[in-house]
Amino acid sequence: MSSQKTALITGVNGMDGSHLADFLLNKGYVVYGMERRSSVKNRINTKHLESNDNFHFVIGDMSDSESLRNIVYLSHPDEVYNLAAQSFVGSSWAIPLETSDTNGLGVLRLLNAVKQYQEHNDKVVKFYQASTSEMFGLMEKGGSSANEQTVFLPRSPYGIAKLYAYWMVRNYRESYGLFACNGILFNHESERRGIEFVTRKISDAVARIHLGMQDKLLLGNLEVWRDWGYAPDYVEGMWLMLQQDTPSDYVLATNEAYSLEQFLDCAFKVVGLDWRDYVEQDERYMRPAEVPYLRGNYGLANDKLGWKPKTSFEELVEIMVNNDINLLRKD
Ligand code: G4F
Repeated sequence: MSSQKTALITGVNGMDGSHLADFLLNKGYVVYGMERRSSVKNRINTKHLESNDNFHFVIGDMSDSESLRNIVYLSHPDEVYNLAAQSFVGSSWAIPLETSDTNGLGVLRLLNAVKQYQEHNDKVVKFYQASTSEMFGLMEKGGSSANEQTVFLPRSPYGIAKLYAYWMVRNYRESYGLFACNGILFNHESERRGIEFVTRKISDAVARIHLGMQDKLLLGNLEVWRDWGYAPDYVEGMWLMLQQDTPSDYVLATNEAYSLEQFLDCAFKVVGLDWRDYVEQDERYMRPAEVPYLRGNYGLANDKLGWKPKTSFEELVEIMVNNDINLLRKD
């Protein structure tokens, strides 16, 4: 029998999905990447995988249990990484039912598919769930950073749906012995981030302003702080969780919080500008309930997995701004 491992990644076209696919292919895995059916393909982050013989796109949907079961049985995975989600917190008030279905019930559907497959095959399938710091919600600014024991106080339909999934993963681990882990990841960004997220919105705007294509940037609440890391560092943490002998839940973070104003300052400085000359606040980007402050303690991941973030805040901002300048220049 071949020792080559197989992984199934849901949400493969997203930022994390595409970085994880690259990471696993580099490790010699065969990778199945689940994407939704769409008349217009969304493969900006995964175009380069189309010609890789070890990579296969498969069509499925978190709302369709039949498709999830078929994909698990087709791919015979050793590891399943559930990264599919309605991932934009801001939209979760506009589409709370879809968010709850995809981010909450969808995870239960996938867990059931994996459990059933395991029961019919003599094989352990390890399961990773993309949990999130958004579940912590209301944290005290400047207080202790959140760890695996910190109370959850979610503030959005997104965070609440993710919390349901988090508990389902724990329940399937405790009830059925599934090797299932929650990675509680704090904000992590990269040049592949969707344009609606604030870091990419800023890096894109800075690049456009620098090239004379835009003259201002409209943002929502500037009084927010986040623990921002670099996504490629975090996908390694996901993989490490599934290489352990026993499953557990882990926080991945940098343990450093920066304000949105600090992000702006750093991003505009890359092109020698002052953000105050370009940024305006706009009510349309405010949320009905805000998570003002997030900071995570990755001590357990460091002790048990040997994981720590490798990329600094300043490096992250520079990577994103320079990438957007290069992309616009190419266009
Ligand atoms: O970039 P954001 O949209 O990320 P958010 O809401 O923190 O969610 C991200 O991190 C979570 C982990 O904590 C993930 F679970 C989730 O999937 C996603 O990856 O917004 C960051 C902050 C918010 O407080 C928001 O109100 O920036 C504030 N903000 C201010 N102006 C803005 C804007 N956010 C966006 N997207 N656009 C603005 O114009």
